[in-house]
Amino acid sequence: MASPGENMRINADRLWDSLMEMAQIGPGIAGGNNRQTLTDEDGEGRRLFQTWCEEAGLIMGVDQMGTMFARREGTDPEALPVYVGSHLDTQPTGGKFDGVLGVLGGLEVIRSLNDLGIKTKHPIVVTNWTNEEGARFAPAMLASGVFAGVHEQDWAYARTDAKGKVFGQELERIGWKGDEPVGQRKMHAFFELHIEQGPILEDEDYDIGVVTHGQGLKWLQVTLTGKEAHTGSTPMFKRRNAGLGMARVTELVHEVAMDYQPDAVGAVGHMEVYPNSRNIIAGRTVFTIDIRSPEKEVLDTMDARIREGIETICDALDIQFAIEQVGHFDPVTFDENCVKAVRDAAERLGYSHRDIVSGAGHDACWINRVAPTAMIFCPCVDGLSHNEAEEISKEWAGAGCDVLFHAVVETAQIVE
Ligand code: HGY
Ligand code: MN
Ligand code: MN
Repeated sequence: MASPGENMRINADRLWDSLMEMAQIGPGIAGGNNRQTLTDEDGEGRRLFQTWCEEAGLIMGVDQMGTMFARREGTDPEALPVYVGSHLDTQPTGGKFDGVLGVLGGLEVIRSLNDLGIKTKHPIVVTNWTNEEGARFAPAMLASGVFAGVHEQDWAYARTDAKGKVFGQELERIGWKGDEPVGQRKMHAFFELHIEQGPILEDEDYDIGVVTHGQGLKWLQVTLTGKEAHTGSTPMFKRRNAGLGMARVTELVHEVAMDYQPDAVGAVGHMEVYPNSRNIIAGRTVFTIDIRSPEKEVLDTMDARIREGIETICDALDIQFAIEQVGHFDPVTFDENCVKAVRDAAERLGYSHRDIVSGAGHDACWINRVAPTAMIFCPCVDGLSHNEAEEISKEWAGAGCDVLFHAVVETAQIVE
């Protein structure tokens, strides 16, 4: 099988220009993006991506979860396609590159194949997975989870956001509910280029992260119920303070995660207080615990300890609790042949690289269940992500996309 020559590269300027143009859609308030899933801004970003795909000669398919599949034909129409992509939706205070680099990097692979007049045996399909972030509609990686058979489609359609909007209705409203049944596409392989969203590659001065594993994740949504009362006239011993309960559980999550260093992590990022009035003791709080570890046993132990701790805290404060697991996947091991294709590509291209475990969840973590899958990381400045100040260099983007190009083209097999 012909390997792409090491001088075969993508057009880093064109990739960067497309990233900057997409970043104009759904701007944030501090230089990043707020293009949350199934908003009008998401719809606008999808339309721009579709236009670019059509200009590159791709045929667009959309499934019933709104995931977009843009196909470049191969010489063997029977051969299973190589898929390449990520997500265009962002956090409410997101960056310009999380997810977007992987979708537009996949498009750049196509554009470069067109420029070079290269044909491949396997078709190549560029993919935009709906609702990777899970910020508006939990859980994260929702559409790829339905595709991989982890979530039922009707359950996904019924998910609601903080304003009570319903996923399935919002998908119809923005006009991106496709006809194609979800999950019927068979893949030869799936590759996802993504920013690291952590500090390792930049700190250790590597161009490329060869992602061998993804850490496991659990999202536990907790509701604490106490009693609203006057903050001035209610004696301390008579209070049933759900706000205090949330504070103690937040501290507990941090302490449990610190017991399993250096890899485990834990935090509470989503918090709602009711009635959220300055002089009313919080009668109810709703918040989401996010715990992660590369080791399944540690993740399960942290889960058990936190549940136990919540019961103890609530007993002491005379408040009720309810816990709903709203997100979960066990640690992931990516396909060794696909990982090797990534590592060999970085080597061939002369980019410094190291194996790395993904701290963040990605669509690739679910797709790994149904197809040989691997990921490529590029560094990001200060390891910062899920922050509008998220930044990468054009060189990092170009190197990551060059490696994606070689791994995809080698797997799709160049036809001389
Ligand atoms: O939560 C995650 O890890 C991903 O960024 N959605
Ligand atoms: Mn992402
Ligand atoms: Mn993200």
